[in-house]
Amino acid sequence: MRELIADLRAVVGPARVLAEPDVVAGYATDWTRRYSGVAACVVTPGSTAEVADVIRACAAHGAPVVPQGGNTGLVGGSVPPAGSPRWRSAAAGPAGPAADRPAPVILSTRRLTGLDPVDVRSAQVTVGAGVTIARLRAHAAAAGLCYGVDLVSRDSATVGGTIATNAGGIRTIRYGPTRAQVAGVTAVLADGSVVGDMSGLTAGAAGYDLAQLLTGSEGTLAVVTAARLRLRPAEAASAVLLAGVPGIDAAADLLARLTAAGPGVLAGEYVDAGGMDLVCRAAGLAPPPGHGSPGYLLAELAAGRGDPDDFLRRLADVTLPDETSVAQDGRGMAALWAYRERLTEAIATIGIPHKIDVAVPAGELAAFRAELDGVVREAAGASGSAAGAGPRTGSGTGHDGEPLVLVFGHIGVGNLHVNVVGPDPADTSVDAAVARLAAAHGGSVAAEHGVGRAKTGWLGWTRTAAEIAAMRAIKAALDPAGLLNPGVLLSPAGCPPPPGLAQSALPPTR
Ligand code: 2HG
Ligand code: ZN
Repeated sequence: MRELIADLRAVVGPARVLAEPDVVAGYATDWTRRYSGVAACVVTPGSTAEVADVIRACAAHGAPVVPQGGNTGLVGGSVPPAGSPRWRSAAAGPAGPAADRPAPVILSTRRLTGLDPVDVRSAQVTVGAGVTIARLRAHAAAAGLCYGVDLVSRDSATVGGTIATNAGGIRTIRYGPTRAQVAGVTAVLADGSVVGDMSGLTAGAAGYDLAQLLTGSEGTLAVVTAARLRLRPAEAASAVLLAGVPGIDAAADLLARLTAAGPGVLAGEYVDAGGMDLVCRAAGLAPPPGHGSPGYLLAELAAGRGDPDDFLRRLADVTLPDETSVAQDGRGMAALWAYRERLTEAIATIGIPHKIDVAVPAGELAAFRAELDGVVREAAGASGSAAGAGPRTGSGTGHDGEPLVLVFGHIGVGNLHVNVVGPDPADTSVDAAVARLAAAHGGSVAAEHGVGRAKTGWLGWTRTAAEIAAMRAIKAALDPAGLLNPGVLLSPAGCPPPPGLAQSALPPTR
């Protein structure tokens, strides 16, 4: 390990290789504190060429590379695994021999902060992977344009990290996920070669689209160092409304009616009663009008071009629940957004949550929600992780001794964040049961946060065997030694269902 660190210092300079245990531990632990691992060091290259040299040095020592942006992914995809597992190369396959390897190196992209001037004519911009989403959005706004991805973690989440996970966030309903914004990337492959096309040619069609392949590949195929991103015309918000609704289905219905009224919905977010109670208490927010409703829809409405009140006039045709709050000034809109945006931090104040980020088809939201509490209770009970496992301070579901289940998220695209507090954070039974329930309703076990380390064993509930075989073949072709983020997205040998959750007890998938 000493030689590896010395070689890395020779490449990027001594100050750019962090090996003090406390510092490394900070990078090796994710935002939730649920996932943490062991790393040899953290290296912070400042250019694509340095990233290539770092990867070559790691390859020479057989040290796995864990790429990391803002480390806000929530599924363990940007931190090393716990302990020092033995690694199998992708070429050796799941049954191949395992070999001891040095502990992984965390490759932080946070110093790749180049930001070119906005190319207004093509409505594109070239940015470094380490640029935060907040900085990129401000840069685009200064040129009269908008970057279509926005997230609650905008001040930490980076361009590279959001490309790695194909992050969605609050504007997916309007502009699509990160994939829809990516016109090109520069990336370093496992052998240190640099690939990418930053021309931004929308009309180009000369072979495989590597940028799209790398988007959502979670650092397993290459390290993205820069991106060419599409920008959109800036759209002002004319209003934010927060409506108490009888449940998730009613929220989806109301959102559909708002969308139909046009000219557009910029965001459509759901928070259930338990989440609303918790955020009010933990963040010290006044309960909103309609407090006590089973759920809430927050919608941000676009101002029509030329006539900011156009949408509000059309809104008169949409029947809104009594006591809907509508804000039209910046301060009022931010106050309503706080009920949604401060929820993740509010949850973190009551324990280490199980975060299960899933996608569910619009027509299945109500059935999914109706079955969810029972599925969580059963899984927690079967694994013995429910009792006495932590605070249950929300009022959403259950009673003393039962897990607290909170549901919120980007309802306009069926992306729900199920958070469960109570069960032992080390136990994955509840996570598996919720993911399986989403799959049983025709949804996806992983949505905008990606598969990470948390969900590799469940990929087969959402993707076919042929698809997984194709993914493994791509991985083996581009990274035959299994150097890049091993154990993320694709498990080396597949994971058995967690203890306490027998396959037969799982709801069937379609
Ligand atoms: C959000 O939409 C983030 O706020 C975090 O994706 C979700 O805390 C979560 O589970
Ligand atoms: Zn989200």
